[in-house]
Order: sequence, then C-alpha cells, then structure tokens
Amino acid sequence: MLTKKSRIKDVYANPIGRDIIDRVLLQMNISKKAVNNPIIGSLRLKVLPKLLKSQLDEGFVDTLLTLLNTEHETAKGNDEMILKAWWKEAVFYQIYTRSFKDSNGDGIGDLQGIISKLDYIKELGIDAIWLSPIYDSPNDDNGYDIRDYHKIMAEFGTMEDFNQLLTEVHNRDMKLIMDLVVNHTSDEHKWYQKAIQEPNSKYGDYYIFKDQPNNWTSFFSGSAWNYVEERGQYALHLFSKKQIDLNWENETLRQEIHDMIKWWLEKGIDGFRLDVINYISKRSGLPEANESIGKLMEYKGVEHYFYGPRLHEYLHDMKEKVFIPYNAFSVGETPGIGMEMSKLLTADYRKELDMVFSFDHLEMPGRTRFDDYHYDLNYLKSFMINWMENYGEHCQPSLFFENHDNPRMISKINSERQYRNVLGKLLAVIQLTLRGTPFIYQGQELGMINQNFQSIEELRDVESLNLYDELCNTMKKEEAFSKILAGSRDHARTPMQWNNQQYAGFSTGKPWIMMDEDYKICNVETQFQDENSILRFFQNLITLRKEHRVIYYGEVLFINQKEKDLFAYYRKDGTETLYIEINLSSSNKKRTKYPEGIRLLSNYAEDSSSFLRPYEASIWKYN
Ligand code: ISL
Ligand code: CA
Repeated sequence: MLTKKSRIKDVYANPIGRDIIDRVLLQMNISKKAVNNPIIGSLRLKVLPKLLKSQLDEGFVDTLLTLLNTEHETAKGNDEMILKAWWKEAVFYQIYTRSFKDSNGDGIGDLQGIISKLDYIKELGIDAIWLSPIYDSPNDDNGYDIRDYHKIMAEFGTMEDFNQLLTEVHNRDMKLIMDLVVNHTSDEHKWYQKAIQEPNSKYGDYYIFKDQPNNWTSFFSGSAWNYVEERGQYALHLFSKKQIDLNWENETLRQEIHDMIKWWLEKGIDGFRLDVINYISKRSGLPEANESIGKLMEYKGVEHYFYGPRLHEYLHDMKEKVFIPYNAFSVGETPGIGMEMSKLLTADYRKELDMVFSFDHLEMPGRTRFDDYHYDLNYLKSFMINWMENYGEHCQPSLFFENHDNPRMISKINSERQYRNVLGKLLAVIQLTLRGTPFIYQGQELGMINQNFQSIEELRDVESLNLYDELCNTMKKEEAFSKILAGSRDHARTPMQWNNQQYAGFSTGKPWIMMDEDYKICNVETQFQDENSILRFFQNLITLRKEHRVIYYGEVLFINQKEKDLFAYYRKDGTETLYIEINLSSSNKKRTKYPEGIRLLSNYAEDSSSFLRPYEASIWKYN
C-alpha cells in the first residue's frame, strides 16, 4: 500500500501513479525527466505539493493515493505474439452525418446522403465506418444528447434508411460501428422524464440526484448541477444542461443499457465507439472536487470519475454479456486516460474494451485546446515513440489526429498555405505506417483546414457558445471570440467539400453551419483528378498498407530518436522491412544517410539526395 511516506519513485513505478504524474507534468509542461532524477525520486510523496510549486495541494496527494490504492492490477508483459483481428487491419473513417452529405436540400446531412457516398468511401480504401450519433435527439449537443435510443433522428432519415445504409455498407464489404452514448441521455429521454415525475418508480434512481450540489463543474461551463423543481433536488450533468448523467450504480439501468446495445447488435452492426465511457463510474458519495486539481485541469471533479472505482467491473460485465456473444468490436473514448490505464482497459486477456482513444497527443505540454499556439511535431514524435515501445502486444493503439471535437490538425501545426499539401500527406504517413488502427475523420483526406469564422453568430456548438458567454464576463467580446476560435469544435463540423459548386456540393440548400470559400480549391472532385492531391495520396497509402502487412503486426524500430525534427523508423517482420523517414520541420534538413532500397511513396515527386525538404515524408522498401 502506498502512503504519504512512499517515495516518488515508488509511486512512479506504479502504473496508475505513472499515468497521473505524467498527466500532471504534461499539464504543467514539466519534463518527465524530472521524476527520473534520483534525488527527486527518493523524495517522499508528501513533499510533492511543494515540488510542484504549490500548484497542487495536499488534497491532490490524497486523491492520488485513493486512485493508486483502489487499482490492484498491473498489465502483463510484452513477450507474446499479437493476436490477429479484423479491426487491427482495418482503416476506419468517421462520419459526422450532419456535415457529410445532404440528400434533400434542407441543409442538413442525412443517411441517404451517406448512402450516396459509400462508393467514394470504398474507393478511398476504407474498411469500416464510425457514425457519430444518429439517434433521435433534440440536438443540444448534435446528437450526443439522445432522446430515444431506438429511433433515428428525423432530420437524418428513418429506420428504413438506416437498414438500407447497413446493408449497403456490408454489400461493399465494409463494417459499420455506431456511437454509443451511455454516460448520459437527453433530459427529454423518457427515463429522465419518468425519473423526475415519478421519483418512486424504478426510473427514480436512473440518474444521479443530490439534495445539495457539490462543487463539480461541467465541461460546457458552469456548475455540473441542475436544480430539478419536481424533486426539489439537483441532477448531475457533466456536459450540457440537457445531458443528464445516468446512474450506473443502478443494476436495472445497466441491464436496460445492455438490452439496448443488443437490440442494435441484433441488426447486424459491427460494434461501437463508446462516448466518454471512462466517466461512467463516479466515486460514491460524490466527494467535493479538489480545488487545486480543478484549477490545473480546468474542470472540477474529474478526479472522482475519470477512472472511477467500478469502471473495470462495468466494462468487463458489458463485454462478457453483450460484446463477446455478438463478436462486436468496441473502442472507448477515454479523455484523461494515460497509457498505463489504457493497458488495463484494453489488454486482450482482460476483456473490457478492444481499444481506446487517448488524447494526450492532440495538444502540446502545458497547452489546452483553446490556446492559440503552434503545435510542434517533435512532441507527436515523442508521444508515438512512447506508445509504440511500451503499449505492448496485448493492446492495440488507435491512430488519429482529428475528430468532430477538435480543430483541424494542419492548422494547428502550420497554417502557411504553401505547406498544406505536404503537411497533410506527412500526417497521413505517420497515421498509416505506425502500428495501430487509423481513424480518419471526414475531410482529413482532403487536408481540410480550420474555417474562417467571422463572428460568434456563425458558430453553432454548445461548448463554444457557453464558453463565449462565460469569457465575456471577464474579457472583451473580441478577445473572447478569438479565444473561442482557437479551439472551437465547429472547425471540424463545417460541411464536407465535395466539389467547387455552390455549397460545395454538400447540399442544394443553405447548410446548417457556414462554410468559407475554401471548397473552391479544396474538394473531392478536384482532388480526384489531381495525381498530387492529398486525397490521392491517402488512397495510394491505404493501398500500400494493404500490400505490406508488416504495417499491421510488424515491429516498429525507431532510429536517431534524439535528432530533432527527424522522425525515422523501420517496420520489420520475418518477410520484409520498410523504412519511414520524415522531416518534421518546415526547413531543409540534412540527411545523415541516404536510405537504401526503393522509395514506395513520398510527398515530394523527385527524391533529393543530401537533404530532406520541408515536411518531407517517404516510405522506402528495403531488400
Ligand atoms: O471537455 C473535454 C475534456 O477536456 C472533452 O475532451 C470531452 O471530454 C470530450 O469532448 C467528450 O466528447 C464526447 O462526449 C461529449 C460530446 O459533446 C462530444 O462530441 C463527444 O465526442 C458529450 O457527449
Ligand atoms: Ca437533409
């Protein structure tokens, strides 16, 4: 058992301890080397607050100990063969239906729109589609607030449309996974309506109510509690006021969720992406949040639910009872979860989840999404090296740079237009040649970039709008708007750019969210005709991936790790060797040695001998 007298190095040797300390260091922008320093390592835990410049108080140490002492498992070693699975070989494509393709001119993407573009997705080389939520919803958070799990959102179509979509996806030999949002439902869900109107019915305990609120805050600004007049109590909502957290402690509720999942699996879908699934177990008694952690993490209360006491139990139970019998795939969205915790959530022999999305590579150390800064690819390199070398053969990494919750990656790194094409391709090389399952977000294959929003009226996302209101209390409107612009999720939610015609071929009517003029130069039609486009590069790279299975299960061997701006690695198995060589900077970089073999694919047409050009990324095959 670890106590306040334990030494920092012993805490760091504990997998959970390592994750938490790494997370804190990341947030504070302190190098991990600090912990490995023997003097610091031998200090006792109780001095940690002082060491961390008093940014964290004693409550942090208590929280850390609680988390450490409730997890008794560590992940097994790495000596075994990787088990094969379809989802370890697949390239996934995420569709945000509202912004993908509109079939009836109302300006809102829909299921028939997706159906009309399945050939495109197939041609790109995609094996599996992840659909963001398409269930009936009042759309406070674009479908992540579900009103009825068994109905399709009217704006998107009908259940017949869905059945047709599933058949057509399967006819093309692709798989379909849905989004499972079960941490919360809409306040318009009938369970919630019953819970507040008939508190003594079985529904009365389906959500988390408290007589007095605690100090937790919502991810979408303000308190995490709504006053519910009907019950004279407060209801917990970690997200918007209309997204109420379900009470997973209630067994009947868990059963109800299992039944709902089975109902979808019976239809023949291939699995689920599980929304904020690591938040489902909250520490009992819902203790007050530690203020210093709240300040550091920007949200209060996270320490009590991001890795809750019954998380493993709930996931294991769901896997055994629901996912395994249907042979269904699962990828959990797990914000705040580090590599060691991810291992415990996904190791194949533990039977909890197949994979997770971890997010620590999307922002630089010391930065958060709403900071305006330039992302340094050297950080991505160090992150990837750590995961590739230490995640182990029992776990499968997910590889992604974009989704519907984040600005476009190219814009974060370098928004100079001259680099857009090479940079989009560079990211593709990293994503498609490391070991792991790539998830491409719609538009990423075109190199879509952040939109040129002009005013707050053009934004739609509840997170952006709430944050704007909050910021306006303390700063000027223009300042608040520019802060929102840096991190708004709406950058990724503007319509997919199909051609250079009006509304980019997305719709014949005015889209639900604005789009700037970028579609005139960046769109599917134009890029298909251009051999040098990012789209064609993605297509070629996906083909290459399928031809070189070493990418699926082969070893990853990094070389010259310490050399800044160079990211170089081999992929090796008994039959072949690939060499990947990337210049992470916008300057020319001298080569230490010229690669052997033949160049299979590159973001520059001709090879240059003595140096790598800006963001040059190439794949070589050795003999
Ligand atoms: O606020 C965050 C923590 O800093 C986010 O990372 C948050 O945890 C994440 O955005 C969760 O995302 C998912 O659940 C939300 C929904 O709005 C997102 O679109 C979805 O991807 C609530 O369902
Ligand atoms: Ca429509």
